[in-house]
Amino acid sequence: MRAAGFPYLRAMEELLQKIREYEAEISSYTATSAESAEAFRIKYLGTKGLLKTVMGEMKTVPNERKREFGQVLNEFKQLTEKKYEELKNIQGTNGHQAAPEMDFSLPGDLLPVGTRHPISLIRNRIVSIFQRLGFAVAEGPEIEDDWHNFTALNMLENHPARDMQDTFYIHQQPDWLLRTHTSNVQIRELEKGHLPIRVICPGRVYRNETISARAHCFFHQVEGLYVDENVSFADLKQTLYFFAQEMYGKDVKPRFRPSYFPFTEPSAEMDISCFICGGKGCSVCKHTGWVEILGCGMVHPKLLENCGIDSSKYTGYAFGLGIERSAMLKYQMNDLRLFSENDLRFLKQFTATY
Ligand code: 2NL
Repeated sequence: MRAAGFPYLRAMEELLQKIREYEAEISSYTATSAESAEAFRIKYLGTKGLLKTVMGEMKTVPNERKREFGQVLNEFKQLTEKKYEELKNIQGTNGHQAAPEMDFSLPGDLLPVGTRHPISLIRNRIVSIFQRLGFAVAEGPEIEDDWHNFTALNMLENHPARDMQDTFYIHQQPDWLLRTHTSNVQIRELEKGHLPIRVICPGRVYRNETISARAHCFFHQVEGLYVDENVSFADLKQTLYFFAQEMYGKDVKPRFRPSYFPFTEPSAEMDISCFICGGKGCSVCKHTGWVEILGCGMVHPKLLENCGIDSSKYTGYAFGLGIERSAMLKYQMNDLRLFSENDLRFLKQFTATY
C-alpha cells in the first residue's frame, strides 16, 4: 500500500471514473476574487496538486493501457490549465473582479421615499424668507413656566388666556404649563440681552380647545422679533409686505388694520388682497377681496423693561402667524384636522421635498 495517491483505486475503471468527476468539478468551478483563482491553481496545478497526483498513477497503469490512459490524462491537464487561464482573466487588471454573472450596470431597486408634511413645507418657506432678511432661527421649551409664557408678556393675573379653560397646566407643578405661543422663546432671547435681536421662532403650541375644523388643541406658529435702536412701524410694514409678496405672489397688496395684543402697542392685523381672485371676491376671501395673514405690532415697552432692556434706547417690532392657517390658505383647505390625522391619501399629495 502507498501512502499518497489512490490506495483505494485498484481498478483502472475506478481511476477513470474519478478523473471524470474531477473534470466535472473543475468545469463548474467559479472564482469571485483573486484569492479563489490562486486557490484553484494550488489545488489542481500546484506541486502537490491533483494533476500531479493523477499523473503519478501512470506508473500503476498496465502497459497495454498506458496509451489510452495517457490521452485521458492529457485531456484532464488541458482542461485544468484552460480553466485556470479563464479564472485569471475574469479577475481583470485590478485583481478585484466579481463573479461574471453580476451586472453592475443594472439600475438599483427604487426605494420608496417619503414626502414632507405640509406643515413642515410651509414652515420652511416662511423661515427661509426671513432668513434671507437676516433673521436667525431660535427655539425653546414647549413646557414653560408662567413668567416666560404670560407674565413677562404683559399678560397679567386676570388675563382670560391664563384661565384653566384655555391653557394646559401641569397638575403636579402649577407654575408649569404647555406654551400657548412661541413668544416664550423671544422672551428668553430678550433676557439674554445680546442686542440687536433679530429672530424667527417656529414651533408647536398648545391650547385647551375643542377640536373642530377650525381649532385644535395643538398647532404651529411662527413668531418674529426685531429689537434695535430706531426700529419703527415703517420697518415692520416693509418687512411684512416683502414677506407677503414672497409667500403669496408679487401682485398681492397689503392692508394693516388696528388690533390689540397685550404684548404690542400699537398692534395691527395684516391682510393681503386675495391671491386667488385678485380682490374680486371668491370663497377663499369670503367675497371680501382680502385675507388676514398675521398679527403684529411694536413691542410693548413694558416687555423690554421686564427683560432688563432700556426701553428709552431700544424699540422693536414683533409678529405672529399660525402655520396651519397659512397652509389652509395656500392649499385651499377647509379642515385643519387633516394635518394631524396622518391620512396618507392627504399626505401623499404633497410631493415637495424641502
Ligand atoms: C397672532 C399674533 C403676535 C406677537 C405675536 C410678540 C412676542 C414678543 C413681544 C411682542 Cl416676545 N410680540 N409676539 C406680537 C404680535 C402678534 O401674534 O395672531 N398670532 C397667531
